Amino acid sequence: MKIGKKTHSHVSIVQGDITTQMVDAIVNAANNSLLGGGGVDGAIHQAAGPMLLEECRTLKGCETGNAKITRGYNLPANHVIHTVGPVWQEGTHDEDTLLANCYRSCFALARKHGIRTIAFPSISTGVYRFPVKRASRIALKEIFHELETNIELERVLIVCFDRTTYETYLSVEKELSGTK
Ligand code: AR6
Repeated sequence: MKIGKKTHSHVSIVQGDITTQMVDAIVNAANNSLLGGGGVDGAIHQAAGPMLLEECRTLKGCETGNAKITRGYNLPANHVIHTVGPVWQEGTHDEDTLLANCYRSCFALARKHGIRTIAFPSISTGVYRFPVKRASRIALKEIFHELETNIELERVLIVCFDRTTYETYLSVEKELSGTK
């Protein structure tokens, strides 16, 4: 895939906690209920405060691969985009497509709400066990594609919590950049 220079400079891979990021929207790796959970979902609800759960209750859940948006409440980010990644089932249940759909659904909402800066966690690679390298290829391809087509989008952050995930995303970014 071709990655332009301009596109490349708009993606930052960082190691850290997504809840502290100063961006227009952070993405939550949620479950179908949208009523909270562990991992990044738990951290986001904890940092945003109980009003987030109140708003989530009105959303009536979310299908895998889709996304829904709420306010950010006590978070520095104005919005939270909740998406539901696939549970890894050895690649037999269209997991790749469903994961790509998560990124596409988040970007569709970002465009609709005039969001210019957005931070993603590594969707599905925690409790849902999606292999990190495979997931990072999908994530980066979708992000690069969006940056090429959405001129409003200024910056995309990928916030990796642990060192291994961070290093995997960096190496895959390098690999994809080498193909331009
Ligand atoms: N900031 C950034 N990344 C984080 C943070 C944080 N504060 N905390 C964890 N991660 P997971 P999933 C990383 O399990 O696999 C929830 O219970 C984590 O290290 O949060 O999509 C939901 O309710 C990993 O790299 O999400 C669902 O039931 C990545 O975020 C289920 O887990 C994703 O791990 C979703 O599973």
